[in-house]
Amino acid sequence: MDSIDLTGIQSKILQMFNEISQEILDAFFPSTTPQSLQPTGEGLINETFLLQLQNQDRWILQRINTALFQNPKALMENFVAIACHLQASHQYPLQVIHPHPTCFGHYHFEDSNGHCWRVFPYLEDTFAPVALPSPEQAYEAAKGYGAFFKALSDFPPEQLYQPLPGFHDTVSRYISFKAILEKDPVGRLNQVTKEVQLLLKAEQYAQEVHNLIQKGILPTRVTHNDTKAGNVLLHRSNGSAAAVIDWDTVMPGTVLSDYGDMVRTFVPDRVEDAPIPGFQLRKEVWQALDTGFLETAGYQLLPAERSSLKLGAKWIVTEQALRFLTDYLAGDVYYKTKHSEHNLERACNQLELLRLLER
Ligand code: GN1
Ligand code: MG
Repeated sequence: MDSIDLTGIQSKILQMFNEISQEILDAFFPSTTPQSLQPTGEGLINETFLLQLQNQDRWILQRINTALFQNPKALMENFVAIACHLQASHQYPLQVIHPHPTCFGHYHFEDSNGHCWRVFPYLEDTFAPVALPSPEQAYEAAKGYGAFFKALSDFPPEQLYQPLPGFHDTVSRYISFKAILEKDPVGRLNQVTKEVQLLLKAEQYAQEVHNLIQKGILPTRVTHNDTKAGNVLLHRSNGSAAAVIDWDTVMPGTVLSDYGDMVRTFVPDRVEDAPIPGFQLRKEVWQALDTGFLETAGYQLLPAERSSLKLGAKWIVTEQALRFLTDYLAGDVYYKTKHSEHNLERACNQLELLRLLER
């Protein structure tokens, strides 16, 4: 296989992959020869590679983070159920990326080191707008998420396995956060007193959303839960949406989180990792996002959902700040980080974004 320059975790995985690759390839592609393997994507959880075979076919090969996704079989059953549902929905305008089975008929493969792998078709002539989408890309991506939301509106939520229970239970996340504040396990608390105060003040948004859900004012929907711009592939030819990807977090939830995570990741003029100061909201991008999403998903929404969308943005930004700061205080155990202050910078970035949204 071609070798490539890499550093850190991905090069370790690639090395490991070279040692065991035959067994993985035999499982997914018996009697074919690989030509190259390259890391791809920006995900903070799984490891993603682009695999090219000698016959020029290209595939996405992913190592599932099983520390987080502890039941990969059930997770992949979700993927298959979602793919079948979307394929059967004749009005779904996007391509459906059905996972590729092993020769044993499963949708994941556990290698002899206990690592779990899965494969998806690679969509040629598409790209993922990694960050800071233009207004046109924001419109297309939001329209894509709206179509996904609409097509899954008749999928019974209770039929989905919940890969990450409590994923958007921000009230519980606050309880864990406060427990970490008590323990301060790696001695970082004294550096973040200002951020902690801001987060404790923002708890009201978590509480407000929690109440709307508890009272049944916000209905339970099947939602994507990771609606960053990069999870919609766009056609290279004309920029229109090609496919919604990354279904790991598709679960019962509220539309507020999908809308909120779009605002969180599309609208600022700085990426999630950028240290502040000096960032702004891009109003034209927000407008494009609203138009795209409401065009496809709007008529499904109850008035209570529509009127709470902005609250959804403040809630999700708060939750993300809380998650980054919790991970910082816990010693960087969840998100991939590139340096010791990475999670703190991300948390400060989200808090600044929250301040702009509140204005
Ligand atoms: C993680 O791995 P990625 O980048 O798709 C995380 C999201 C966060 C995001 C922040 C399962 O997503 O919830 O919003 O990082 N996914 C999980 O960049 O925790
Ligand atoms: Mg994801």
